[in-house]
Amino acid sequence: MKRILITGASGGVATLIRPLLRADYRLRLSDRLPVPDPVDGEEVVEADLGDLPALRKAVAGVDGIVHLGGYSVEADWETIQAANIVGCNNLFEAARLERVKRIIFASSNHAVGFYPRSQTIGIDAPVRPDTRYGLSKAFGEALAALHAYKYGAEVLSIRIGNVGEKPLDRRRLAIWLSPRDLVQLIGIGLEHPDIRHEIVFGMSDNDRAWWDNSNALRLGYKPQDRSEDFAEAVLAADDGKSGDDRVDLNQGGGFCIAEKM
Ligand code: 15L
Repeated sequence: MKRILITGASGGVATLIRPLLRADYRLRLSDRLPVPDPVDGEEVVEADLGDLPALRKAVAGVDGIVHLGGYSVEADWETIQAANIVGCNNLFEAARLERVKRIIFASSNHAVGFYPRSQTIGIDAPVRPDTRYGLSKAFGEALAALHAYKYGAEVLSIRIGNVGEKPLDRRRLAIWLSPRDLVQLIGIGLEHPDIRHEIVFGMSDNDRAWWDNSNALRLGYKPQDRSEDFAEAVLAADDGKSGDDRVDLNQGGGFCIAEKM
């Protein structure tokens, strides 16, 4: 069984996917915070993304990395810079120094959040970040390309919509990603024989999508879950009108006006 490192292992997304990944991989879990409830066979290695020597120890000997670590919403520049710029650079650098080629980078829809919902975009659309956070995710994708083409890394950047057991609101009907569909995308990133740097959108089979996910389908992605199965209840609870067009008409929603969250 391959051994993979999950960074940001104490976070919500990691907690949802760990039980699913355990079926196929031996997991090494790292975070700067204590990792909740490690089970038999899961190894925990504490590492702060600011600490390159600690990160080198965390990545040493693994077959691949799922980089979920970092700051996951908008914040002041110092916070984003430390976690998502310097931290992300350290992670890729640790992987390069320890000769770990396969990396799944958890990018975000907020790298392109200022596209209008009326437009369907593909991965060829230039980045249009809605936050400093989204900007840091665009940086991460560019860093992935640098390491792929210059140093031989093999990276899948997944522009994650919103991961959860179900879509939370009207906007999330377009961008929802079920845990098992995320695990399928991660599996493609870890196992596909022909990856240099690829970008895909992290969404399930959503009728209301704003993204053309043909690159994911080309790589073999067959999403199992559909947000439309939840649409009736979601639409009844949320009319999608916040009173601010920047929020209601852009793909990034509330991030488009967020300064700190
Ligand atoms: C993200 O990138 C965030 O990490 C997550 O907390 C959600 O807010 C999600 O985007 C979203 O757009 O719903």
